Amino acid sequence: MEIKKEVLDWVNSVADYTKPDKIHWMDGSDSEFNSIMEKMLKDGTMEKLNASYKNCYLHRSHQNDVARSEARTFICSETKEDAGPLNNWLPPAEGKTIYNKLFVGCMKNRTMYVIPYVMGPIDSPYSQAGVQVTDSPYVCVNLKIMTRIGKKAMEKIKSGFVRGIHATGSLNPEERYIMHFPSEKLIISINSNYGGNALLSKKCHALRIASTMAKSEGWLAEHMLILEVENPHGKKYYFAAAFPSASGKTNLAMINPPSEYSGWKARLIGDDIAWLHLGKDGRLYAINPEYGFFGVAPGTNEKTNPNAMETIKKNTLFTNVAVTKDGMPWWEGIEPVSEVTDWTGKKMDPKDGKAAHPNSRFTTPIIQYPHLSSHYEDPQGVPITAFIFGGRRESLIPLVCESFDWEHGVFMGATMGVEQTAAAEGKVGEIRRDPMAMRPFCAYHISDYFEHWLSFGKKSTQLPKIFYVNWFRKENGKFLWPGYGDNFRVLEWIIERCEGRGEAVKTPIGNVPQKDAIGGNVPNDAMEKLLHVDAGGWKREMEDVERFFSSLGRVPGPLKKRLEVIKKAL
Ligand code: OXD
Ligand code: MN
Repeated sequence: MEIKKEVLDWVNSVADYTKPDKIHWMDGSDSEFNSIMEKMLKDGTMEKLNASYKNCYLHRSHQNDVARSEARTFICSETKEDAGPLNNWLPPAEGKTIYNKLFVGCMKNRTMYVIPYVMGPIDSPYSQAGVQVTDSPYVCVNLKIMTRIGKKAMEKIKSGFVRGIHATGSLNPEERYIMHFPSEKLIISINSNYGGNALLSKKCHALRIASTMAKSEGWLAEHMLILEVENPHGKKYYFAAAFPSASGKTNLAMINPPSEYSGWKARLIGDDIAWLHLGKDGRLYAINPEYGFFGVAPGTNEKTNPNAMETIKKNTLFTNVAVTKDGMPWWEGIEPVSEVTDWTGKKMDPKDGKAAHPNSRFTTPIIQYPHLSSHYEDPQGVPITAFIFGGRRESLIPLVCESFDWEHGVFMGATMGVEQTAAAEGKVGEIRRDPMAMRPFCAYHISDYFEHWLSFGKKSTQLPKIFYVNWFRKENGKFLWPGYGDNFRVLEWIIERCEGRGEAVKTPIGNVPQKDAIGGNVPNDAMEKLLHVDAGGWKREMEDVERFFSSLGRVPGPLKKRLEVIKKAL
């Protein structure tokens, strides 16, 4: 592998500071993967799973280090105003002081791995190369699955590439820092070895740093799945959909059409991140920058997500799941067993509590997915037919609602929210507004992000239509809508609307289907409730949106105007 001078100089400057024993330049080969894995099997970082899970391993993380640490994630932009009201801000100089203090000698007696990686199809003009250095072998093997690493990546590196510095450190959560310096395209992370905190290519590069690049270069970096649907005549439609965590995003990305949809196909392009560029024809084209899934394990099973279950049978890393006596990975949602070793390493009966951590994960190659779109590696990406926004809401929000126009669609995305389910982050029942599911990932002022979205309305007349869905309506504690595969019925209605067909009822908040338009095995009265627009409830919702807008300090005029229009119509 020919190492570029700009990369070498930078790596040496980091090594001068962190003082590793050795520097290992990753070529991305399987033999390299195996030898790093060998080391981790020896020191207990990894455990081999049952041979029926070929080439699969288990890792248990530190008990203080089990999820993305939003409170310890910082945007080090020039001013606090640049970072906006939804981000933690640190002045860049303060960020550098922290780096200087915490990173001196932090890799002593350890190997520093240098990982050149590419986000996106190797030949795509929209792909980006970056380099992460890390002292964590666990990060190395995860990154080999999640991104395209090694020689090809090194060849793609251009001057000004995105740089990530990660050190495992002490894992002390109080001294944990995940810092982003957008103007330098630099990410610095210490004291975590978990997921989005440590695999810097994913949330840190492909969303946060990319969001700032997208803003200045005129494209979109979004927290969206990408799904291909083909109808029985062979016509293809593409959906890009944003949902906050725990709102069914992975399941929608991996959906199977219900059995009576003969001839219809659903294929996956991405499950978490989409980069979207305007094509010459005015349509928005999406690529998936990632090469693997980092999916939540609990709840995944043959019924809810058979495609995920098939994907993870080989070459998969499991983190913080439980394991059965014969070495099978196990979590809540899989067939009950009497005894497991839980995610902390203790023997237990799953009846006595949760054996897998609720945020336990599988890291698995996307190319193992059984219904991968043939356009997954298309350098130009796929033309998006419709954007879908949604969040988990037990009441009020209808099953599906079509926006009147681009501005209204942006309003829907900007105001989307999820109910708080755990008391920890807010009061139960309170709505957390999570614009476009980007609240934790937009690295600049959220109002400028809204402005950026609105600007596309002036650049093209061929933009995707925008819809808002909610699979989670409940009555008396029971779901009104079956969800999962049945969500495909909603996609079919969306396709009809995009084709200028399909019946709809105009309401103050958008167009909803007529009650017989969706089909499926749902009683009439339930369907009526699912599609009902309750004016009183919506007025209160708009008051809450108004409070949210005021909390942001400034909001683009067209969104404020839209709020007034809806209030009046209600
Ligand atoms: C994720 C997340 O892990 O959004 O994808 O939290
Ligand atoms: Mn995500």
